Amino acid sequence: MLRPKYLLAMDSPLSPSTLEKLRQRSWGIKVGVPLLLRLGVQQVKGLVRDWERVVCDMKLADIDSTMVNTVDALDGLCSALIAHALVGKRGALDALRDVTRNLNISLYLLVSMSHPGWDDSLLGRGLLVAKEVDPEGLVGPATRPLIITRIRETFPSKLILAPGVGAQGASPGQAMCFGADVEIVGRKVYSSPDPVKTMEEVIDEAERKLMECEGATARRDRAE
Ligand code: BMP
Repeated sequence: MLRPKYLLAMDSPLSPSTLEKLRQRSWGIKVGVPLLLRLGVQQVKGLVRDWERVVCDMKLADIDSTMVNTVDALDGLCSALIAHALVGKRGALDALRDVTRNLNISLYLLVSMSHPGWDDSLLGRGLLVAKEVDPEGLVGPATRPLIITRIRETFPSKLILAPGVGAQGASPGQAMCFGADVEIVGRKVYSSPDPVKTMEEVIDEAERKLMECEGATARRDRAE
């Protein structure tokens, strides 16, 4: 079995040596507004230059020209970019789709969020917009795994990323059991006294969970 895939949310800086050890254990790194405001684009670029996947989590939700301008200001930092699906396609995500395709940046659309106040009556619209825009991936909440299943049913073969593991209460591996490809973890790792050990523990726990749920699926399939 492949090791469970983790995207490290680095919302607070980590030392280059810790980051290098985490790189060897992670699927990719997510950088966003807090880190970019603290360090600036060029310093962040230096920190993550060895990472194969750098996901810029700008949570873009604006008109077309502002979003395109933001991509330009990121100056080649990102291999993928997260935007809100809810802003819609015309006059917004259509231009972002074009520019990300031209620059070979993956576009991930956020269709549901992990915090308690998010209203999932918005999910239908988010999924509809995502169908129109055709992103490379979707972001949905590890904290509500049934939503992950709905996203998976709508997009059987797209990448699904699930934030909320650790500090927000989702347990490692749960969202993957419900259809996510990659789980996102931040504070639990970067605020730990030993981030590398904590990342290893998270991945080990996810692996055990996946073995359990894949075993359960296989038993169910045999029973049908
Ligand atoms: P943490 O594991 O520290 O809770 O971090 C989760 C990360 O995922 C943060 O960077 C947050 O901005 C992001 N995120 C989230 O928590 N919920 C969402 O619905 C979407 C996100 O991108």
